[in-house]
Amino acid sequence: MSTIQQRFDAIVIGAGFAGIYALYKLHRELGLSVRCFEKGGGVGGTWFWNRYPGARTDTETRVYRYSFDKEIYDGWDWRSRFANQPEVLAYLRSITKHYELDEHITLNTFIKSAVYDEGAREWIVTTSNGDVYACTYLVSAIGVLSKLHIPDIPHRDKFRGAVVHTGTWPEALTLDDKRVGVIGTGSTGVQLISAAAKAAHHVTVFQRSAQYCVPAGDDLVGEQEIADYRENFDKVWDGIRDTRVACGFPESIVPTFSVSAEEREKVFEDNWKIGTGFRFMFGTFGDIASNEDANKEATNFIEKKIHEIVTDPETARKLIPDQLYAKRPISINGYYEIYNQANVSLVSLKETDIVEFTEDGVRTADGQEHQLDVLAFATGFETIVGSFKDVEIRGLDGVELQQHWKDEATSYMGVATANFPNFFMVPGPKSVFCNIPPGIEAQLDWIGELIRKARSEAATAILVTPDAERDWTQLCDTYAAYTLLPKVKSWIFGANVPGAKSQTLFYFGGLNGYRQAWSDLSQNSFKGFVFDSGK
Ligand code: NA7
Repeated sequence: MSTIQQRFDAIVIGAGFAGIYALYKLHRELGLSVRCFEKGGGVGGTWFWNRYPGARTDTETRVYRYSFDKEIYDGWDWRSRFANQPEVLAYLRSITKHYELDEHITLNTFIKSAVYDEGAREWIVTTSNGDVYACTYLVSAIGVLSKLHIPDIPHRDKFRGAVVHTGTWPEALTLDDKRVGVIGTGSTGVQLISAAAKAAHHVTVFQRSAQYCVPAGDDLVGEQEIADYRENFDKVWDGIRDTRVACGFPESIVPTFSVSAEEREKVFEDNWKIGTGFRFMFGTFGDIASNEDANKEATNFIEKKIHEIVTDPETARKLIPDQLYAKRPISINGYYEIYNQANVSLVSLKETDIVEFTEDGVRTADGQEHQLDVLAFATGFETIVGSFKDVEIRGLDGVELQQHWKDEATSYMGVATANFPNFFMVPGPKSVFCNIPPGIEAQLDWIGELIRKARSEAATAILVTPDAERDWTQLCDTYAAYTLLPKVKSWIFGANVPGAKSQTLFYFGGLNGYRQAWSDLSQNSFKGFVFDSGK
């Protein structure tokens, strides 16, 4: 074994939203020695890599942030209701700077492996350039959506233009006056398509499945809204933590069919105007994501909008999804309108798939060549489990994490897994499905408590019992089955990539339910976790 260069109490892998808060929590609050390794050339994670034109959050800026840092919040100019990629990145950079975290982050360093040494009760962590470190606690913050999914299209080397994936967008690549092809119409694709429609000479949208796209709403936040929010900061965040998807709007518990058809139409119309897909799904009625008939009411409304907006009936037909409204809801302003522009055309891949690259573009099965300067894959990611594929993580008895997950990606509380002592994933599989930053904060706050307890009891290893992991897995499956979400193929169930099986990757009991589950555990000596002193 190579020489260990340095020992830390904790190593954090990744410096995105989760890694930065892990570093803050473990170093600033718990006083541990911590080193964070980040493969990118800067902090930001998702927001470092996803620099494609149009990239922005579709959760309101005021809640797409940490709640712990009121200091920066007070001085922050957040007039954009939906922060764009440079704004989110600037925010995260300001956090690492303000809280003096940068000196604990090593950039441009990929962690190749982490192997648990049972004798020494420490993790041996090796970087891609062969440096070796040891730590007691290992925190993986490598991202939910960081492993790119790139479909294999024949003869790629023939194409003379640029081929990119939105998840590694080259900083210098602009779309001005270019002929741009976009494959994929998820949240990313629609943002890129909208930006490209403004700048490019021509945009060809290659759509496999049409999705339901709801306007995002006003772009700017008013002065009064900012003032109110600042004044009620703590109260607002308490409220957000007590909701399911934690996106900062009131969630409805009203059943769709408990109101008249006219009232229903008004609720949909009002929410269409206010905006965001999450609000449309969870703020209109309480059963859109769980009752097929209710879901159909919502989709009928969106279909009607598509017909009203899109002037060419054939294009409108292609844009209407043939599935339930049960993927991750999309928010985007003016999306259907761009299909009325002369510089945008739509190809339905269900009707004619791409068969190959040519020198000048791609050819579809109908024989047509689509001439392109840039082909952008907005084809998504291999959710959670995929993120771990490039890192070898070995726990007790040398068992590798992917092996542990060969039947199903399991965890206890979405953060830990049996046979991997002192290893925490933020988030891991079966983690809470909600707005990312408050979800991450909940997880790390409780991980911090687990570590505090271990240290106070001189326990050298925090383990998870297989029973606890099995029970959590079953609970997550039960919650998922209450929803319509498993009924369509999407990244939420990891079913978006060829050959991958659909499995429950999230806890759908809401952030409120998730926090309650942790709180209950803490009242019960963290049942399911074992604090082992090795004696
Ligand atoms: P998504 O939501 O997984 O969307 C990927 C899109 O790419 C979707 O339209 C897919 O169609 C399409 N896709 C995937 N593979 C192919 C192939 N082989 N051919 C054609 N089209 C394909 O990823 P996003 O990046 O948009 O969003 C991920 C999350 O990131 C997002 O929800 C935010 O939370 C941030 P399909 O629907 O599978 O038929």
